[in-house]
Amino acid sequence: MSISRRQFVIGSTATAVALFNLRRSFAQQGEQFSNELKIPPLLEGKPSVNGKIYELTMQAGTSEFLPGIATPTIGFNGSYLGPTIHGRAGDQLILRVRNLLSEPATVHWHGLRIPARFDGGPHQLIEPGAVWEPSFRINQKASLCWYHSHTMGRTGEQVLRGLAGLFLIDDDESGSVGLPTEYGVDDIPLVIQDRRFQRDGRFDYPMSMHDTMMGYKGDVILVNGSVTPHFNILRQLTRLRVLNGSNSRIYSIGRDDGADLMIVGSDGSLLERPVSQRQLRLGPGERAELLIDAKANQSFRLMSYPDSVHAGPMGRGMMMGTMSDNSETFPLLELRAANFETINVSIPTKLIQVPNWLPAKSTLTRTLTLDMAMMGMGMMGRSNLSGSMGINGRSMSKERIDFEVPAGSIEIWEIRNSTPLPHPFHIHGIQFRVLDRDGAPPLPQEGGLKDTVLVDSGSVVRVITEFTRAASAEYAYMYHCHNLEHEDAGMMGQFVVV
Ligand SMILES: [Cu+2]
Repeated sequence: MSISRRQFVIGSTATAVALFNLRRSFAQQGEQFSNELKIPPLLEGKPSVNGKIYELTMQAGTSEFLPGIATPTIGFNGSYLGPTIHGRAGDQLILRVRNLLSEPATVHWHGLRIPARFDGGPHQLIEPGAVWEPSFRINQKASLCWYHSHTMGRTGEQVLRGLAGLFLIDDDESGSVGLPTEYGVDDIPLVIQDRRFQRDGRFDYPMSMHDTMMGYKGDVILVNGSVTPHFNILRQLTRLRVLNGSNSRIYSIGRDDGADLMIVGSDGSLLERPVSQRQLRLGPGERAELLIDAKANQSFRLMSYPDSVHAGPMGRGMMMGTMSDNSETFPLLELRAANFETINVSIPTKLIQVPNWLPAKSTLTRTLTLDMAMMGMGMMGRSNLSGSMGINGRSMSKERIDFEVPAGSIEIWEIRNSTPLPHPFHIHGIQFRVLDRDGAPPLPQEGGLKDTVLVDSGSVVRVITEFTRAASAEYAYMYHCHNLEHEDAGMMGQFVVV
């Protein structure tokens, strides 16, 4: 495709320049891996009579991602991202969240089955200088959850600048299956993000129409805030806990040495048994746990491969020749095994029992159709796409409760995507099972509990769950696209459980 054609299609010369930089910087990253992977500190609660107290402070600072260049960032208890919160099933937690930023923000506990008034959605705004102190009991399976900004209309920008962290939950069942559990040693978190930088080092978040519509895509990969780093594997068996913490990029993760990935967990639980496959497709907000069985002195890379399945005919036509279609191959992380003695380690063949709900017990099938009303040629003249995306024909409004779910009921949610792009669909306050994709069984990697699911262009995905937590109109639960630019443009709704 010629430059002029490309400019016509994406409607911006600036974007064409960015695309050129993207190719160059991906190539440069592939040659380096000189940065050692940062591991976010583990945050254990301080015991008190009312529960374990976790102190989180949202603060501004600078981070050095690129050598010698200071990037203004925000984070929790530090300048970028936050500590990994650690709790156990049954724990009573008190999260003391202090906002030292000069702007209001919210903190959503993504994946936690907690009452809506503690959920941290757009209604629970923490003003500058204020403290928000939700308190709840952990009542769910061992899992890799996370927390991030959920400020109305500003989620994409605040997460991009650094307001995100991991939330690790343990329980006895997962502790007994023989997976590595030593955090930072053989149990390694990987928060994968993509970013663009301006010349002065600031993150580039222009919110052009192209970014809003396609979702923000960066040209530099950060893992835990380290630019395309390496990690030194210390033990033969290593567990990787992967979060796609990007605003909108989908990764198709695989190994560059041809070996399969062994997948042991999804968003909200372990799987019932390990699954081996060549690639793992992970949308924004989704998590997966991998098990690496390394040989001594072995070195290989986790790559992201072209994502070929996500765009419908219209999406492919619009994106062809641009970076926004996830059509590149680029490295995420290099894994270098030490000179340890490899022994016959036992890989667990059975993991946990994953909760399930029978479709026959469902009292209602709710249809949710994802809309991008302004897409097509009509959008070309617009500078602002706010309110142009929605679900069931309506854009998000804090003033409107979209529906009520009876407390204790089991429902099937049928998510339909008639748009040209894939959307990662997330529901607050619950964990669900994926029932089917276009009538076919879910992907093997989706066999655990989940709270976020990729719905491809033209696809219908059905999920099932039980709604046990109460949610009043004052503090509703959200359901939304986890492409943060789409969410901020209105592809979100709210429900109560009564
Ligand atoms: Cu979306």
